[in-house]
Amino acid sequence: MSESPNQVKIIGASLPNMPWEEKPEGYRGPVWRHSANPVIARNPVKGIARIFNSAVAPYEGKFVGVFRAETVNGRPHLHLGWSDDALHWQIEEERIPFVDESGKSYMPLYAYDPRLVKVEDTYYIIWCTDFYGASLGLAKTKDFKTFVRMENPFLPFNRNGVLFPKKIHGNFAMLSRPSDSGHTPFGDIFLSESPDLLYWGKHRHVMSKGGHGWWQALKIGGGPAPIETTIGWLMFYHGVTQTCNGYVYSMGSVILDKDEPSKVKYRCQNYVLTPEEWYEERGFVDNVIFPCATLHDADTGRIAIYYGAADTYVGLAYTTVEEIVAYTIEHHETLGDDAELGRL
Ligand code: BMA
Repeated sequence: MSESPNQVKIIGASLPNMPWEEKPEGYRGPVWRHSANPVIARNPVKGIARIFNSAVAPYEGKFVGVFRAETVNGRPHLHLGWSDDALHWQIEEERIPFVDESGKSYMPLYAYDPRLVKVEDTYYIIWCTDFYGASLGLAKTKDFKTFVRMENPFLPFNRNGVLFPKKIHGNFAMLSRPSDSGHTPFGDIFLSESPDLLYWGKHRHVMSKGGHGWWQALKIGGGPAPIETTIGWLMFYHGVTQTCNGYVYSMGSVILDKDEPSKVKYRCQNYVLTPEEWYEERGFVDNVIFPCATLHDADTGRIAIYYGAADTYVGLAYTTVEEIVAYTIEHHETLGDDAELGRL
């Protein structure tokens, strides 16, 4: 395994048809925006006012997405979408039709902030659902036609459930952010394991809010599924700070240990993307960047990050594995006992 950021590689599949733009000349940050952002604008589909905080994945040569759709009565639900280029999306007007194991309709009362992760031959959707309070919902599909809801993995209150794309120690591994019922004013990232997606345990603390980076002083939460690289699991996440005008959500990056991902190897004390453009600074909720998915190509090291902007739009940003890993190591800060197993 190489520790040099110049030689770091993504471990995974080729994705030559993913969206890509080179870094604009003179741009300083490690993550740069797609030039035609936002990729999904307001009122995109009949009955849907805003789409944001959504997840995409490659599927049979094209792209599929699970979108957080704020309907015109203000409630969020999950809708499927399709795209040939991962930029122009056809979003379905009907909600994803979840059923239980017996095939009976089993629809969530509301659903938001989905992640879409393929583990082995199955795609899993994890979202924030109502389970006598905000908690995590979980469903599986192999064909994007039948969506079977499984047992809710955790007790309330919890949000930001993110499955690893690969089993670890032979178990499924899920990040989560235990929380409370409202606009949670605290929160660290934890990891839990399960042999069958039914029974969860071996809970570990992964990383804390705070440190020198004030942008993540209030709370943090997992983002897209971690990306396997030769240096460890590369993960983007959101960090929140509190101002006199409310919360500000930015994106950070961290590299977790490959075999014990509850151990942080390198964690960037700077944000890697923060609200600066009109579609991030102004919307239903101002000043929000909320990453939920990536597309990446193991051959070139290119990464495209899909993020919700101002709880109103879908934004897209780019980086490369070499660039983000080098930046993360350069600005690394050890925080509390993040580097430990997190078992106390
Ligand atoms: C969080 C979640 C996100 C949202 C963010 C900013 O608590 O509800 O869906 O993007 O707040 O409003």
